[in-house]
Amino acid sequence: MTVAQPSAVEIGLMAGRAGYVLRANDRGAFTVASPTLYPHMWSWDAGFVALGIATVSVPRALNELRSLLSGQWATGMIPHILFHSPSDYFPGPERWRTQVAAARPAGVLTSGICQPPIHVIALSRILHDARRKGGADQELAEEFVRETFDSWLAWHSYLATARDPYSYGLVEIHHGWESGMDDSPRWDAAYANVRVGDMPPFVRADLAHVADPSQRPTDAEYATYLWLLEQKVHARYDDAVYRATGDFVMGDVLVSALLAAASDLLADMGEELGIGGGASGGVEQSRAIARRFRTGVLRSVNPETGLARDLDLRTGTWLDVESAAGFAPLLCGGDDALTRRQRDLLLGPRWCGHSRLRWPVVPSVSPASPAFREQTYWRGPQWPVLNWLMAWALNRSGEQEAANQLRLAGLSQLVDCDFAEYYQPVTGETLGSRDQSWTAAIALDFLA
Ligand code: 9YW
Repeated sequence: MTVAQPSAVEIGLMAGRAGYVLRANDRGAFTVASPTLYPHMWSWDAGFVALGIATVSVPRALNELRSLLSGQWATGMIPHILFHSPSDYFPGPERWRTQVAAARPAGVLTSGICQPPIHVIALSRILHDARRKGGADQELAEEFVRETFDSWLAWHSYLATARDPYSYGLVEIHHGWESGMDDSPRWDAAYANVRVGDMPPFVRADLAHVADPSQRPTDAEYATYLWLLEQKVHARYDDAVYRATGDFVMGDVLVSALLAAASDLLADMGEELGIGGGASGGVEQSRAIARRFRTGVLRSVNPETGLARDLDLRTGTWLDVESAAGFAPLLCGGDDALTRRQRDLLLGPRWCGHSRLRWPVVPSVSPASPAFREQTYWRGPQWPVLNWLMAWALNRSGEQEAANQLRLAGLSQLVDCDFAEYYQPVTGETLGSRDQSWTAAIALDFLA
């Protein structure tokens, strides 16, 4: 499909407006994920936000990551939300009740679960940018990597141990929110077996921000999400206790692939800067994590579909769902023939090249799948950050032409400068929040 490219004027406007959105969402030490719907710091959003801000200010981008690390738990976990200031967002700190957990950080309220480990991927990109700029930016970025290397290693080690105790090579998640793709059909089969028990009553806050509730998870889904949260509280956020008592324990391929890619990049940075050396040092540990999870991801691929699969660790069942997470192997690499096969699949008629799509960018679920819902959250709509991730992965695998195709189509989709949370893939309409920080951030990165 040929797509009209944005003109030079449109590109200039987009860069200006994206920078404006990030400045407007800046609360000093951190950036809110969106102005009203998500008035806090979300973990994987912060990674994307940092790499976007770095195109304008390296020091401010590093501060974003520093601020995120202020919420790191003693276990190494980086929590999925940092509640830097009060708001009516639900579920807030009163619902998460992390005071039951010994490992929670002092001085900042957080949620008690995590999100995909995108941060070191962002950091390595920021370092690369800073080196290109040289001078003070380069010094600051290198110093930041030295200062925080052990914290990132602790984060990755947490995922590799507490969340993969039997060394399957797949990171275990305890809640669909940990995948970043809340209501994705990836989790339907597992959620169908969850029986919601007694828990405090609740009122959702998200529906007040959208015109049409069909763009969001249903009330029944939401009750299940809160029940799992309740189970985490009952387990006092102890991963081993939750594993034995909780209802949702899934090996997540996308999180695993990101962990593998991020661990290799952490090792690269350690080597370049002479940190984490020695046989038992952080570089070697990171390489070992990368190898284990890359193997786990590649082992999950269904040879017939060519897509990676999540694993229900409660039942031992592989889950064949045509979601964008199936392209996890593109992110971690390791099998060149599979990379080429996935490139063709991703750009082909079941995915970005599907005839019904308004823009040929990555949909969250294949439009050819029976699970596809064109306007429901992670069940089909296009999330610009997913498109960015796939473009990044293709670029890294030497597939520059394919990467550029996604980049240009992604920019065309954003030309209206709404920087929406997600997009209706058939009509191209904007959905969810406007002025979403990570959408503005990836636009800046695509334009840099
Ligand atoms: C919520 C902030 C978050 C993202 C998630 C996305 C959505 C809703 O928004 O979650 O209330 O946490 O699913 O990936 O980090 O942008």
